[in-house]
Amino acid sequence: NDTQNLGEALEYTITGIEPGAGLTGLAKDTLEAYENLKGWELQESSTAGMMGALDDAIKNNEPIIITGWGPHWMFSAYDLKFLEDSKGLLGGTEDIQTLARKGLEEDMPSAYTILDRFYWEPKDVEAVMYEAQEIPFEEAAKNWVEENPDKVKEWTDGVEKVDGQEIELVTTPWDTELASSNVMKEVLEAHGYKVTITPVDPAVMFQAIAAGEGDATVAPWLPTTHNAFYEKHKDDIVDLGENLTGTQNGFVVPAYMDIDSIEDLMP
Ligand code: PBE
Repeated sequence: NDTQNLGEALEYTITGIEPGAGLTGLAKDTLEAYENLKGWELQESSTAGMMGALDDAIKNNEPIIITGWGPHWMFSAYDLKFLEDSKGLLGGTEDIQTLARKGLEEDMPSAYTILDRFYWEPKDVEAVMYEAQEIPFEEAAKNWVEENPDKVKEWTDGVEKVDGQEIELVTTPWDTELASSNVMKEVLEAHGYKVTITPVDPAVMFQAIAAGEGDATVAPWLPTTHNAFYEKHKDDIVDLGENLTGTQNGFVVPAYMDIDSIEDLMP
């Protein structure tokens, strides 16, 4: 039947991303939790590798299943669809959250206030990500800050400047998070901070904030994608709430493929 043909054409492989990504764990759990998906495997690689495989498949009009997410420029570059996930294991709509180390409020009250107020929308982060395909994230973030003074003012109104205090923002290495971290860097630098951005795996990011080795992060996806890390460290971190709402993970396929749900992969 068709599903069998599809499975064979894909060698029962879902094209995935980095082993340390929250999404990689969710995708593996999903393949185990749906009955009759036993033969399917997740092939871990890198985000760049996955995007390359997607591009090749689309150029050749071939099938492919990837672990995708939004906001992401893949949805403006290609005509794609999420496969329905009736068990909701890849997560529904999520938030991106801001977390700080304990003591940050006392040590760096101005930065803490700005990070606490930081909130923007998918269209904002998309604008930075889009530009950053052509220019460095740092410049794309600068441009966004220049073009959005009202939003920046909401985060910074009345906040006192400091004189060269150093602050380390820990992040994951994906585009959404590089965009938000660079915008925060730009805004904090305008308030006198010296900002370092350190991109690491999600596990290391949570570990660093909990241990007080990094000062804050604007990168965690919750309540699902990074839930295991959050649960492990929640007593040792300060939760400043969401900075963006409306993210989505899932199995993603080109729109020309004749399947709509994860169940459609079953023989
Ligand atoms: N992502 C993008 C990350 C979080 C941001 C979905 C690839 C992850 O799975 O950890």
